[in-house]
Parts: sequence; structure tokens; C-alpha cells
Amino acid sequence: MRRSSTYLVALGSNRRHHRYGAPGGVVRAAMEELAAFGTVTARSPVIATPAMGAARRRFANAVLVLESERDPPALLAALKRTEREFGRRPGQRWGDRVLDLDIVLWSGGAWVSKILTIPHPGFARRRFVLAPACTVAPDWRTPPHGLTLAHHQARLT
Ligand code: A4P
Ligand code: MG
Repeated sequence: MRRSSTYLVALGSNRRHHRYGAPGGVVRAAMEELAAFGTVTARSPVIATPAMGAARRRFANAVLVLESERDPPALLAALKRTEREFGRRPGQRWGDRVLDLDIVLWSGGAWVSKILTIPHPGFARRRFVLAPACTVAPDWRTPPHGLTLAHHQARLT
């Protein structure tokens, strides 16, 4: 029997979708789609955040907690497929994008390979990840030092 894992997945959008409308609607629609990959046990509110980095437009961001039997590379592949289904085109790295899906944490601790790094690099400096994450999983301890998400957020402010 396969053991299931718990994942913290971050969602972001700062472009309209022809069907789902403004970024907030895109993120809410994507949250529905992710239920296909396991059981969604918690969802944060969708929040509006100022763009960090090269992107210009404001983002809608959220996180959810997903119980899934997929291992991290399989979940990443499923998330990338979902991004493409939402019309994300290659070459939008750090730029404006219809949908960005990142694996922030998983219950197995750290994962490092050529295509996937968990925890997601930089999550601890990102308000647009920590603020929603603290609404659903403030006590989740993160590698390598075991600080909770609430602790990371307190260090930012
Ligand atoms: N990859 C490695 N580790 C992971 C992981 N834990 N989760 C690889 C997901 N992907 C991971 O990602 C590039 C490659 O990273 C993937 O093919 C995968 O193999 P990408 O999604 O194609 O590119 P990206 O999203 O532009 O790069 P990155 O580094 O994920 O950027 P971020 O960190 O997603 O930042 N400002 C606000 N307010 N809100 C935002 O959501 N997002 C970004 C993008 C910038 N500014 C923002 C926001
Ligand atoms: Mg990404």
C-alpha cells in the first residue's frame, strides 16, 4: 500500500484567464483542479499582493494543504501540466503569468534533485507565501532547523 504525503502548495497568478477572469478567479479555479491530485484538507483565503521581482502586475496568491499518494516528482509533473492547461506559456519565468504552482513543503522533509527543491527556495522571505500559509498551517515545522511557519513570518515583520 502506498503511503500518502502531505504537501503545502502555493498558487499565484497575475494575468487574466479568458474563462476564469481576474487573477483571484484563476487561483480559485486552480484550487478546485488540484483536488484531482489527492484530498485538499485546508485552503487559505486568496489574497492580493504587490509583485515581487520582474513581474509588473499585482498577484493573487493562496496556498492549500494536499494529501496525496503521489511522490514529489509526480506531483510536480501534475502541477506543471495544470499550469499549461491554464494557458501558461514557457518563457514567463519570473514574469507575468496566468498560473504558478509551487511545492513549498512536504511531510517527508527536504527533497533535492535537478528539477525539484523542497522546501521551495526563498519561501521564508516571501510574504505572499507565508501570510496565506500561516492561515492554514502555522505550526508546520520546516527543514533544516525546524522553525514553524509562524516563526518564519514573525522574522519577516
Ligand atoms: N522547481 C524546483 N523546485 C520547485 C518547487 N518546489 N516547486 C523547478 C515548483 N517548481 C520547482 O519554475 C521553474 C522550475 O523550477 C520548474 O520547472 C521546476 O522544475 P517555474 O514555475 O517554471 O518558474 P517560476 O515560477 O518563474 O520560477 P520560480 O523560481 O518558481 O519563481 P517563483 O518563486 O515562483 O516566483 N510576487 C508575488 N506577489 N506573488 C507571486 O506569486 N511569484 C513570482 C515567481 C515572482 N513574484 C511574485 C510571485
Ligand atoms: Mg514556479
